[in-house]
Amino acid sequence: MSGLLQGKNIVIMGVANERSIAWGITKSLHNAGANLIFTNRQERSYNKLLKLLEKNEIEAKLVVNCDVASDESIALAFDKIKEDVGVIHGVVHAIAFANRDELKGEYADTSREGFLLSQEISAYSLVAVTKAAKELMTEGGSIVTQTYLGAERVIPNYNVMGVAKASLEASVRYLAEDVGKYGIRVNAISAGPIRTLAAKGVSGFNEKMGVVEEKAPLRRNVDQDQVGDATMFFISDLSRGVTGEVLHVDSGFNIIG
Ligand code: NDP
Ligand code: N5H
Repeated sequence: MSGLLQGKNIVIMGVANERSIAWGITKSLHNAGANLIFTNRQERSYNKLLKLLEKNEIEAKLVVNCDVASDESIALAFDKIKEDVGVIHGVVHAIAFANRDELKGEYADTSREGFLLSQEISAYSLVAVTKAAKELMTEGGSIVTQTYLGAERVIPNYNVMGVAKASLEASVRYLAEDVGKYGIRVNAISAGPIRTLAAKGVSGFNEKMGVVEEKAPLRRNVDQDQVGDATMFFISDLSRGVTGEVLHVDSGFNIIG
């Protein structure tokens, strides 16, 4: 796949550490020849990213802070990207957040504040980022986000995040319609459970991995590299006929009744 993304400037949002889905994506896009720009929120993620880039001999075009909870932060980040890089061809959105204590028990107990927070960080952020990114996508582009089966079905403990992902997936479709006329595509990957920092300590995670091994057609879990390669497909022209789509990278688990 080397060369497919040669000369393409791609923004990756959401590398927290080596286990991040966004890091698997980084490796796939780098192998395809892309120039990479990174955004992160916390200083801890920034420091981890710099070490990972050095260790893997990947040279970032730019690393810029971006807290998607703030319109000002998003504007500053994309202004900086415009200034330093100019045109971009893709954005990888791999960001979500919900209060840990609302990722267990009954969804009916979700607080107003917790509901709005998960929607803001996990779904609205794609809208705000698309609005900022499309201004820099003057040669067309591709935007890819990360979702989970809990958007489509009731999955114990996913609760408020399932509703946020449903909103994210609907946003993928509405955004795809908006920006299609500018030659920009918007798609989502729906990954099976992967052990990452965000997944750490959430109730029922281990059981979910076990059920995939037992029931998914491929009888194994997926990993960050598989999501990385599928994201590479969406970022590249190989998927030029696809937009508004949710692609399951889950060993086929979602087809089993
Ligand atoms: P990680 O913990 O590695 O990544 C989560 C990222 O979200 C972090 O980099 C974090 O940045 C970022 N983030 C949270 N809040 C904000 C904010 N306000 N502004 C900017 N960035 C923010 O976990 P994953 O790789 O698992 O998660 C990536 C995506 O994949 C999420 O959308 C998740 O829902 C989705 N997904 C995960 C699955 C899994 O099993 N792991 C399955 C299906 C989908 P920082 O660390 O700097 O705060
Ligand atoms: C059915 C499941 C298991 C239960 C639900 C898990 C949901 C996880 C998603 C969110 C993103 C987790 C989250 O926000 C955790 C935070 O409250 C606490 N963690 C942090 O603050 C860390 C340090 C930072 C890096 O995290 C974030 N988000 O910034 C779903 C699983 C089988 C699959 C899964 C884990 C899906 C998913 O969407 O991530």
